[in-house]
Amino acid sequence: MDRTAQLTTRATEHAIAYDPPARGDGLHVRAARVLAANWTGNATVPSRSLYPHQWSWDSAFIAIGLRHVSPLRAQTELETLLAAQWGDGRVPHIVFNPSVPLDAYFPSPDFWRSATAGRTAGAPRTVQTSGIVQPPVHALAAWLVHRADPVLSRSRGFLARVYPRLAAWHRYLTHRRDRGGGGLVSVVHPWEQGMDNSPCWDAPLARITPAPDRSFRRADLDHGAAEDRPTDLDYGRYVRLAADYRDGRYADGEGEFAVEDPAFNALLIASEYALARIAEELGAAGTARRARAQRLTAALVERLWDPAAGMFLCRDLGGGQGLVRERSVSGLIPLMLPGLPPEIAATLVRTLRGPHFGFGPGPGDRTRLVPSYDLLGEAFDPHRYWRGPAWFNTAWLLERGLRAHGEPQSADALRGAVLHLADATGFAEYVDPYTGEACGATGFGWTAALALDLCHDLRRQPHPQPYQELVKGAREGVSSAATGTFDTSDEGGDRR
Ligand code: 9WN
Repeated sequence: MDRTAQLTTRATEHAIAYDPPARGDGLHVRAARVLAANWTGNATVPSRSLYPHQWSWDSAFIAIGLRHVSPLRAQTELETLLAAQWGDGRVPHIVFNPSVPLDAYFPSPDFWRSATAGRTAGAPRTVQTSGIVQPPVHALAAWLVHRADPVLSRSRGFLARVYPRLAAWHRYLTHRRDRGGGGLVSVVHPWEQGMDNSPCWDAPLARITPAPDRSFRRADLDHGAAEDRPTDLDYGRYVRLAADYRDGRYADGEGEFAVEDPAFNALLIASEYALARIAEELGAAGTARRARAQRLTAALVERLWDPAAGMFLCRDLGGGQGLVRERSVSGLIPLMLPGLPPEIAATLVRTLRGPHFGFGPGPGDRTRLVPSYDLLGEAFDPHRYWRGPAWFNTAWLLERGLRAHGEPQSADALRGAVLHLADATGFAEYVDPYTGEACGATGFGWTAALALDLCHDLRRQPHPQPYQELVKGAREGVSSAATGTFDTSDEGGDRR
């Protein structure tokens, strides 16, 4: 039997109906309990066992769900992260909790040495952080959090306080990280993009000499099955790259690993639209930011769109400077963008439903949730972290994108799958895309938060005012080939 036939057979065995829980009421309570259990007093940990500190993009996703239970906590979550921002504008990927023992997570603060090695780059003195970044979901989260309770937000001056920090964060990315010179941001470590061991990094990582095994001790294997985690060889390379960056005092511009990634850049664009809305709320103009978002979208299409693959690919800036011929879910995430040419949006939807990702409404479905990597790819492994398993944050982003681009049936199917699987797995970190079996940690922060957000959306039916309205005026502002809109006249009522 050939590979496609094997996969089809396997998928048929696991075919499911996407029945969301009845209006999701019990789920709402259970998800809120996870967020309460992971709350530390000023932020939320992704997982009490595996990830006992504050992570950057986790916090943004968590704030998006938390706003439905406690808008004050959601604001605090983002404020705590942004308080650890470096002087050069970078928002660190981890903010360490000083009361957690050093051996609870690797690499720990004594590896990153932010206060000393990061001094030139303006690392904070009062809190210890990592020195790399994660995807910029924060402005998007800040805007959605504001909309959940504008009265509270205005009374606390929430947006006025976070706006300068968010603007500096975007400036850091666009000014210091355009390694390719084509207008896109590059990541300098696989952890920065957030999909740590994606097969997209295999070729660029192959050039990196790994740190010796005995030079570090992985803490993740104390909590997770080795078969579900990145390999020791991957870790050796992660450690080498991070140590080199640290030893160069976190200065940007050099470094052996630099990749332009579609999801990272798409999230920056969505956040740039959100910053335009925040600027307007504060009485300033948002036009320049919207224009920047449109320029970034044009650069994304020009540098990363691959018509033959029917999706966006990563660009490796080392070696031959070419597109990486691996299909990752990252290459579908730009579907969330309003200014995408309609033919590109339509192609992305086809690719999502096709043999490489196998997700869509109807009896032909082959996956229960969108896999992180190509079902037909050589490196596909349904359990090994970002090499195949399905994740809830990427599902949420695609759900928003499908809805924004006029695909309500597919969006409903994806929302139903998220709600069902999040609840059935105890809010797992990730799942086998065929069977829905839980992998990694349970009680995982963004799984609970994003299920809560979609559950809230479901409760608002038949009159949801969803994410496609995120960036007011985005559609009008796009000069050509615009489709979809984003406008966040979204949540709650404006009770000003
Ligand atoms: C390294 C916290 C983070 C997520 C990432 C996920 C994983 C860390 C790790 O956990 O990465 O940052 O130790 O594996 O890949 O997306 O933000 O949940």
